Amino acid sequence: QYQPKPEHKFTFGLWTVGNPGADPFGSAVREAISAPYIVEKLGELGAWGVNFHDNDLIPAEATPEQAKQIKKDFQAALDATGLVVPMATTNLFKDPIFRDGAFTSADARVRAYAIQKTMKAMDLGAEFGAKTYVFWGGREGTEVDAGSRTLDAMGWFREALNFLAEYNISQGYGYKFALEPKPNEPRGDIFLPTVGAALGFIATLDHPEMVGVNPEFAHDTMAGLSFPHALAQAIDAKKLFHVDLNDQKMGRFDQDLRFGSENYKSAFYTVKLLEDSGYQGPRHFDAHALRTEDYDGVWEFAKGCMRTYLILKDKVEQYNADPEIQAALAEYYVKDEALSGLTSKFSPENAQQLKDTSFDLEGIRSKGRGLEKIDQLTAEVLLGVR
Ligand code: GLT
Ligand code: MN
Ligand code: MN
Repeated sequence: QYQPKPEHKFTFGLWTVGNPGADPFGSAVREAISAPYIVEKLGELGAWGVNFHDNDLIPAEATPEQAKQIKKDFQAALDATGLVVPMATTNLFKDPIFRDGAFTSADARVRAYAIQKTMKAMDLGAEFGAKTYVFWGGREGTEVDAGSRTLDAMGWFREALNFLAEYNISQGYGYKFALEPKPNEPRGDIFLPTVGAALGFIATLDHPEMVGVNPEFAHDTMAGLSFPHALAQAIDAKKLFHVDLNDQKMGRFDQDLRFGSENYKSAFYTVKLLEDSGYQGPRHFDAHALRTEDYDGVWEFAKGCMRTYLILKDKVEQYNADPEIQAALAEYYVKDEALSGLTSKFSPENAQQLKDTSFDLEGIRSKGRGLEKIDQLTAEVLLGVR
């Protein structure tokens, strides 16, 4: 039980388990490990796939011959383990050239270079069969608005995504793009900070059908927002193209904690939304082991992400099948066929009938909603006493 299998579609980025544990105040605590070794270990642990930024796989300074060899070794590891590469992305944040943005830099040369780099990274991802392309605009933002580019930035961002959407079509790659919102870090304020902001922006693109979102648990949680609410909005908009699972304490720096390590209830509702909605995409863990750990800790971390997901999935099934919870929910969802018939679609007749309807306002007002009970029952499922 709780043994991860490929059918669960768990994925990790090369940058997650491969994270050497450096932070702004301290250097790396773990030796770098190779991509083929990561693939081998993830395969052993029962993961389904692995994702990468262009430079996670091919270092920026690699020669064409080196790049060729790296790709060969990586492919051999994929073949040996059966791991797939469902998603790829571009590193548009490490190089100092992107210090003031990539697609939204006020320097036209930087914007053009960012598009060039992304096209090449899309080629690389496509070579390994990736079908989702993530755009995390970590450097797209400001600390000070002194350059007054905030409005222009929206236009440049749109221009870049429109260009790359056409590139995707012209190459026949069949990528779905997934924009990953984040409120801050590494920039003081990142553009398109929330899922809702990204969804609003997508509607202004030339190919809105190609573009969805990649919400991340920690990114909403950092800002004190509800991740399950953001996730629900993405699902409702049919725009959940990918998901980044991890954990985070509210109001802290970007912690990228092991999934389900901090906010049990939000993690539960996250899994519930993913499972109940029939989301078919990868369950991607965008997190890394604590800086306190060596590689034993890293593999414990990776196992823990997947195991906790499966435990919570089990809890969701238990919750959905619990007669007492279901009875409480049936009371919570008050049904009235006649009224729902009136409000489900506007017609002048329905509007008139609704205006003429009298409600038992006192009766409705005076009755509590029963959420204390449902919440306690949920807590007891999670705490393992039901
Ligand atoms: C980086 C960031 C993540 C993004 C990755 C994709 S890189 O680690 O913190 O949230 O998903 O670019
Ligand atoms: Mn993150
Ligand atoms: Mn992420």
